[in-house]
Amino acid sequence: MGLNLTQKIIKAHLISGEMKPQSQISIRIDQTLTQDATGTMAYLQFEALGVSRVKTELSVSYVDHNTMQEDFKNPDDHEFLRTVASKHGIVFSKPGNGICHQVHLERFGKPGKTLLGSDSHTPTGGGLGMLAIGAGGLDVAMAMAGSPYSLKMPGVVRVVLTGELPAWVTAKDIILEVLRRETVKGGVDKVYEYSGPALKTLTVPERATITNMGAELGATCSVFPSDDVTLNFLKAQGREKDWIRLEADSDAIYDREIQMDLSKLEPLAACPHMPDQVKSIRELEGLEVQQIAIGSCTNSSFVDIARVASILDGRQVHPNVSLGISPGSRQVLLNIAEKGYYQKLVKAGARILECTCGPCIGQGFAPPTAGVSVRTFNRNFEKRSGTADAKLYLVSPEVAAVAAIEGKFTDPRKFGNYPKVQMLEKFSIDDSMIIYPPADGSKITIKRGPNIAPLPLGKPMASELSGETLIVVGDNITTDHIMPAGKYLPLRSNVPEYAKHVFEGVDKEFANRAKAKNGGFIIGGENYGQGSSREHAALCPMYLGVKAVLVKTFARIHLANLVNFGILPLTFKNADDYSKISLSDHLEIDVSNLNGKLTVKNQTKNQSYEVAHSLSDREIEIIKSGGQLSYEKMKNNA
Ligand code: MIC
Ligand code: SF4
Repeated sequence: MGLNLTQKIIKAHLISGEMKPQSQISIRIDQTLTQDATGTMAYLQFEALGVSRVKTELSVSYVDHNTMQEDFKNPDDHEFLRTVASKHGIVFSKPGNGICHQVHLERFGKPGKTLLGSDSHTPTGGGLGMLAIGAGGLDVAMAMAGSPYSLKMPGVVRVVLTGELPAWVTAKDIILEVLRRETVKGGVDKVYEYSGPALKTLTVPERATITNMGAELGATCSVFPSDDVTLNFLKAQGREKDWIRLEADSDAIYDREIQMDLSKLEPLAACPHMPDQVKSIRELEGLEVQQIAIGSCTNSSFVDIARVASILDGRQVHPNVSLGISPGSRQVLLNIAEKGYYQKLVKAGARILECTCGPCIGQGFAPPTAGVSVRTFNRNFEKRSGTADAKLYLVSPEVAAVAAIEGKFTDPRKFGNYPKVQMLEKFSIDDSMIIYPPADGSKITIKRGPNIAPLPLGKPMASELSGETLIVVGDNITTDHIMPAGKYLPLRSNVPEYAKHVFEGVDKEFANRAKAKNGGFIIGGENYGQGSSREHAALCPMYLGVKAVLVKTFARIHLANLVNFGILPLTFKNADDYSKISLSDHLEIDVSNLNGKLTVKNQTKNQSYEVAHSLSDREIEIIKSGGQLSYEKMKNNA
């Protein structure tokens, strides 16, 4: 029996476990990436592990999220990251060099390699044929220290692409269509593996748009084969030596199959406030827009920006619209400038923003009150833009450019000829903002500004957990709900300060209540913790004394982060029990035997509920120790 591509890469990296769906496996990690907003914690954790030099083939530290530099906090983080990278053998991509996923695709990704990144959109690398997985910072720190990465063996969904995209229909519409069909929780513990005759029509950056937004399915990752298209991209990057051919066996077995005829697709948009609320642009026609934001790790490649420039060429941005463009990398910026596209953008009235995440994570360029913001990004969660009542729509760069001119949603197919823009055969390459570490970093002094607070450690778990219900939330709660980013992003390296804002947008009193009650429990619905990889959504609740989270189902990365920080993740055996628990109910759970039957006693209502977990023996030990770092310490002292 043949293997699919996912199984092939996993097999080549398997350290332990069996390749059966749902069983716990561990794999060797070849490359890691971090970005600054998760990276400061990841490197503090790496330091705590006491390893002098990273043990991976390649580890890269990017600065792309926190670049507003309103005061000392962001630049202090940058200095910490720069010096810690030099000391420990990590490549450093300076602020301004680009968004981690775009730069990694251009300069470092290699087909067939495993990549673990402390950012949920790390699967972008799947566009190059990598097994690229998002994880919490601590898991990435462990991988840098040479530990294998543990995960559930994913089921593999084959997505068969046939036909060809019509004019004005794009890779973004492919992934929006997958999201429409599969939903934001459809992909948990699955890999989406793309195949079929249409593959040869999709360039690597287009494939990367698709794998990037596979994160919104909740998937472990998405992957494309490495073929001649991949070779052409690597050649254009001067990296043909990194290419290998990689594809599924012809008799490979998959868990499920999705068929998609690209010629039948039309331009789509994800409507407020979830990436799976997909409608056709036809249905939205005429809706006035106030802001357009083009960029993010989803849609900021050379062709994306050059096509926008070609659409805008000789035209003007609508008087009622503000158009912001963040090229994905300095390479994209350089190449659109060299080929004359930059000028077209400026002449049309676009505002050129830095090559960073920027508006995608609420770092500037917020929409007006109740404004309609049309974005080429991957997430449209409520409040993420920085304006609480803004309405965010996710679309292709083409749809965004046409809306920028028209001032309203307009089916681009009516707009005129689809501009022909090809990927370059050879990009202008300038790696001067990538800093390589010295062979011996032992003499380097790490700079720690006042915003770099010490790392909090969890306490070993008691044999009984008791306390109050601190909050009851519904389905699809995102990590943006739990731990808002935006204006609080500069607090990422300062847990005591950041923890004051846990659940702020949902319940302003949460942090005070948690402190006053000496911790307690969180109750949630389906797909709890979807979205980002930010471990602060577990670390800060841990700091506030949260003992367990009881939900209907968890999102993958958040579940792993809860374990890493010693918070017990439990699911209701009977989903109806969820609605029986109210705020302030006093709960007790005997956890002396985590492998036995687990019952939650609601002392306030005199009820009890059966709960379960999916933890491995190792994960149980980690939780009992108070989290991964305490576990490692205990292991080392034993
Ligand atoms: C995001 O898109 O939400 C982020 C900001 O990139 C996060 C990481 C973070 O919170 O720092 C992600 O996607 O993992
Ligand atoms: Fe940055 Fe947005 Fe991509 Fe997250 S989703 S890495 S914030 S561009």
